[in-house]
Amino acid sequence: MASSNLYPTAELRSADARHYLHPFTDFKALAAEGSRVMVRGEGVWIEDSDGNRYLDGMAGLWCTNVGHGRSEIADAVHDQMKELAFYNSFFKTTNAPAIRLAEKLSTLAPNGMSRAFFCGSGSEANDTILRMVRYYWSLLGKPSKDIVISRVNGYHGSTMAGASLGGMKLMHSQGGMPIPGIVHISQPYWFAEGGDLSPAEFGLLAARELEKKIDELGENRVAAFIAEPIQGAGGVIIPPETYWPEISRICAEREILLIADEVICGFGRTGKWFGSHYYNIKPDLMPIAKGLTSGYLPMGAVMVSDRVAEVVVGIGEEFFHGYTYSGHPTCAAAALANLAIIEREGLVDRVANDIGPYFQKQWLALGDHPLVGEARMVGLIGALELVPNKPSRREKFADTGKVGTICRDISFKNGLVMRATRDSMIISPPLVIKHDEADELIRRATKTLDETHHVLQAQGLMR
Ligand code: PXG
Repeated sequence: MASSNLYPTAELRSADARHYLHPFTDFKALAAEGSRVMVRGEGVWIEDSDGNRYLDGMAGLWCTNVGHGRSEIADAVHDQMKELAFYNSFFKTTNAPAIRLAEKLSTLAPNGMSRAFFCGSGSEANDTILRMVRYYWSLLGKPSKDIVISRVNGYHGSTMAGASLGGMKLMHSQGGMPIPGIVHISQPYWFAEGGDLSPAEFGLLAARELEKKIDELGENRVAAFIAEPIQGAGGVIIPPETYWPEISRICAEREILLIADEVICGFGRTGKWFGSHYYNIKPDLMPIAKGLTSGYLPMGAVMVSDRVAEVVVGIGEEFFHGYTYSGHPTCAAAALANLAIIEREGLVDRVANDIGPYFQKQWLALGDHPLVGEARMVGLIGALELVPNKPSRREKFADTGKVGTICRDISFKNGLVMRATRDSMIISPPLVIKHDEADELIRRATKTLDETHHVLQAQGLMR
């Protein structure tokens, strides 16, 4: 029996408050409020210990692409654990699941990326990448090419390298980040920052900041540019159509590596295997995690293109880097079972041609709601911008984040998990969501918007 079922909720909550430091949490406030104890998941549904059921509009945390409760993955994990739960990949050893997974990923990844370096998470993948790009250039006799250009409000993880590559000011404000050698340019966030420009004009402008920054720093100092195809945690920022072609042009003309962070966009989220396929990006390096195992076990990887591999493999010396759990056989078995489900059930194609368009139509219609300034979505990743004075894009709510949190809490009460980023509401449901479940999600989202609207009117926060 699952351990959460053995103890009364009050007891769990109290122990949680005393002993468990949660990620991205005001510890004291949570201890006072008490957390929800999640106990069960099935398909797109999760249930807490009070018996409340929620439609999981965030797929766990942008990861449970095949939905909850897939016994096929549990069986694969069980079988692998009984055979060989763990062995390392150091000292000239390897294991079958990790080999098969690396081989499988090489058939799925864009740009002929034929090699995988395994790790435990997206953050670790980006740590590996920072090491690898600097190593790459130093092997080519250019050790001064060590600066990585990244974007404001990008998210690349929570370790020192991940959070530094990321452009979250609040994260940087704690713990001395960004670390040296990382600089940030603007994000292609037309809704908030596009001013009077058309999305297409703004997309070009934002992309050309990369060119300007390379010129400013000197091409001999710049190692790489890293970006998410669609910014996830930053608020599902879908770039204008002009953005990625221009970035690709700049990267092709300049001697720098292009890193597409696919931790959220990968494994079908956009209706293609990777966001890079969706935008025709040709990355040199690609961090992946989340949908790799659908979150059933923690695992990440860096996909490495032949351009980089020729140098770091070709040199014939040791790369002094790796993790205990690099190529963990049980995690790899979970990933293989997960990928088998995605393929067998045609989930990528389903997002492109069936549930994606079906869902998008209803989601985009929420843009008509008086509280919503913009509804946007690609594949099954979308956002609603909440605004105080529609149709103006300029006016924002005072005290950024307050309205988003109110709406998020109402959504939970209505049995729908949406995530709030600032004052936008985010959705990224499991790719297995059925048509009637999509309808239900939209019903609950609409109810949530209506109730939020009333609360804001009552509090005098709407114009
Ligand atoms: N890159 C991207 C694009 C991510 O979204 C990471 C790297 C780091 O992965 P790990 O596995 O180290 O967490 C992420 C993770 C949120 C939220 O609140 C998003 C993430 C993680 C935690 C919270 O939206 N993304």
